[in-house]
Amino acid sequence: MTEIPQERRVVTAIPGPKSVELQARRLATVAAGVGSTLPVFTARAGGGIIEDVDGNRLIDLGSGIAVTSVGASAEAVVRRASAQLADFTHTCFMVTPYEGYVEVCEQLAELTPGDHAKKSALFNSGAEAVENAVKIARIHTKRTAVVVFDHGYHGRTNLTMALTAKNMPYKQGFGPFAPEVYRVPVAYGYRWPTGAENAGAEASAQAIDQINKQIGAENVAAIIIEPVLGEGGFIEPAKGFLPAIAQFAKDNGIVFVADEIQSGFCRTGQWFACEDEGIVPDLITTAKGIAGGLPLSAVTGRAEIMDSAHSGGLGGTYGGNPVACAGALGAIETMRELDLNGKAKRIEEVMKGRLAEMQSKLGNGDIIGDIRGRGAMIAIELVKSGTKDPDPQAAADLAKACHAEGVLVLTCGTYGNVLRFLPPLVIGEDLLNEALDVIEQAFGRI
Ligand code: PLZ
Repeated sequence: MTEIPQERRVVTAIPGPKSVELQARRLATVAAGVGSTLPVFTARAGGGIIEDVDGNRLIDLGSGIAVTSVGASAEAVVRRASAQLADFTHTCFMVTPYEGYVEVCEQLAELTPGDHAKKSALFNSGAEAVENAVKIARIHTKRTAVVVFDHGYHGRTNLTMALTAKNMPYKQGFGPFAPEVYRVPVAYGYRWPTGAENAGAEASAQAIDQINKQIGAENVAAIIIEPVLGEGGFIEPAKGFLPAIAQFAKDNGIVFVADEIQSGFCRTGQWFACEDEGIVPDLITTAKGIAGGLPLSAVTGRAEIMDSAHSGGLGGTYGGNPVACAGALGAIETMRELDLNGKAKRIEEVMKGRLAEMQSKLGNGDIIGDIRGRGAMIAIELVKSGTKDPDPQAAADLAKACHAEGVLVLTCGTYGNVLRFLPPLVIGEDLLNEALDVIEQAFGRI
């Protein structure tokens, strides 16, 4: 494993000449529908740094969209995955099984909320996990309807496009979508008409009323929610919302599914974000951070629900690939050993402190309408000065200014006006502060 110096270094324009050359080749041969936030081609990455082909070192505040929480070349991930690669790359768990898959399921049973009997099934991508959670909930309840929320994101496959709220770019032109999917309000505190303090109670009452009146609770197989909404804008449902929805699900025999694909595995300073309000989901979907960058996802939940599907009903050629499972065991080992929950909480403290300072001190600081998120899942919502009108241009301009100075940040949000920060949890505090300096300076450039 190569050690990458943990320092920002900008030696060319961003992107540099080699990246520009590669981008031209890419545009000639990679489908236009697959975009990139920043067309800087990666040479290597680790800790809090991405080094590009021109020798620039960028501070990584994206973690490949909340994936490389342990870093992009974590020692335990590389060691375990390399050893597995040398032993065998694949047999297909559905043909001849292997221990790594079982070990990952054991870890998931231990780490996910609740002390009931649990089982898991492993897949490749987040969307695939969500699709399978729906399959399992439907066969278990013998019902068909699925309830999701405003601003929710669950993937890009046909069913998960239907579950995802935002049209552009995820759904536009790609329909028709899967049926029996219903969307209800979520407690978005910052934008709740009667104020954040009322959002939890009012939004849950509205959501429950809509489910009862428009769908019929007895027809609902699953309610799926991200405990912190990711692509939708790092929205933490206002206090009381999640417990009310979880209770409603319980009272009505509905499978409550926490989609922790983005918020899980130490990202929010807990193993899973739903722990903050003591929620024990029936099923939980995980991916992203689970395997240190290797493609792996899971559905974990109550054994009696997970066992509802007949043998052969769940699976896929690559699901729970042995190399990905080895990577997951390495990532989980790293999370435990380095106390990455503690690190995520410290990142929150540093980032929220600095961002609040920017909000109050900078000349244009009032365009930061809201600072939110938990752990190392932090965002600022940008608005036009003196209003709550979304300002997607400010988010895009700030991101661009940060990129030019060698700090990789991402945007998100239904209105495209949220700048989000997802540093690897292993990032050094000096590097994090340097990234915050660059963000602060970026406000002076827009
Ligand atoms: N559920 C909560 O955050 C993936 C998507 C980026 P896949 N989020 C990043 C993009 O533009 O495609 C995500 C998520 C939540 C499901 C998914 C889907 O996970 O591994 O991308 O399929």
